[in-house]
Amino acid sequence: MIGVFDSGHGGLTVLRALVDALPQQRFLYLGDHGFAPYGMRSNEEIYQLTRRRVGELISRGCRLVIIACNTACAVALRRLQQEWLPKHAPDCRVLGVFVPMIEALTGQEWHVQGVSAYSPKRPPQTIAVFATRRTVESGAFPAEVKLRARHLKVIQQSCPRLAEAVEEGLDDDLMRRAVARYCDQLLAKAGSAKIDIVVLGCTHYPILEAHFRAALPPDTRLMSQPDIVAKALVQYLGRHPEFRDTGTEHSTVEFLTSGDPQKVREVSSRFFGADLDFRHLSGWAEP
Ligand code: DGN
Repeated sequence: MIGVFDSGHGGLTVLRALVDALPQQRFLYLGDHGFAPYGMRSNEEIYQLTRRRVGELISRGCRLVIIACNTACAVALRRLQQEWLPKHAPDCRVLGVFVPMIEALTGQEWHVQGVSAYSPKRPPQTIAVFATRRTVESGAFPAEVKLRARHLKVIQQSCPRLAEAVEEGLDDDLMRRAVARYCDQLLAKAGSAKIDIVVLGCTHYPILEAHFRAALPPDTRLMSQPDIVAKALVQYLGRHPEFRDTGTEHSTVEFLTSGDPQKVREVSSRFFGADLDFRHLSGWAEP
């Protein structure tokens, strides 16, 4: 069984792509709605919350956990992999949604919406990433890009409160205007530089993709994080079949939340495209 974790609903956009790509896999989703949003929390709090939720998924039988939250990946993933996992669950693996994006950006083969393959005639020079304030402040995205492709210029644009607005189900027109404002801020930062690729670096943003597309120049390419993560996971499981379920005919998904399951259920269908039966997990405390 594979665990998928997010601070709230955002990870459901990733889970949707994982379920579609792995039709015989069992998944357990844990949304930390009771403690969201993470984007406003300190790094230490994000680390402690992520560690406990990953620990919960492992204790429920997940040997592989995907952190489907860019903020938690940017702040907590490396530390979790280096400090906690080797001591507490050495046979388990925890992967993020961050590195597959960067590998796709800097690798030979891309999965860019509207573009079936990377065109070597025009390698990208400038990429832009929209993310939560905490992800942007961590500097993790440009740092990882620099490790793999020194020449790439990265422009970051934080979108304070956008993930929260999505979570709360804010009016669509307000959301469209907020996205347009963040896009204008990004374009002002870019100046005369042409942005080759735009990354939606928050798992909440795919459901606002149409607003991003409408507000950006028409030839801007948007990377689809859920699709890229799903493709990377399929490849990973090919190399590590020990984490793959066999013998199940169809994929199954269970949903857990630290929040109010009724409220969570009402919003979750917008992210997953189906009504979801969330069960409440009690006993959580602030870090
Ligand atoms: N969905 C999370 C991410 O990908 O960064 C952010 C959600 C939040 O807690 N602000």
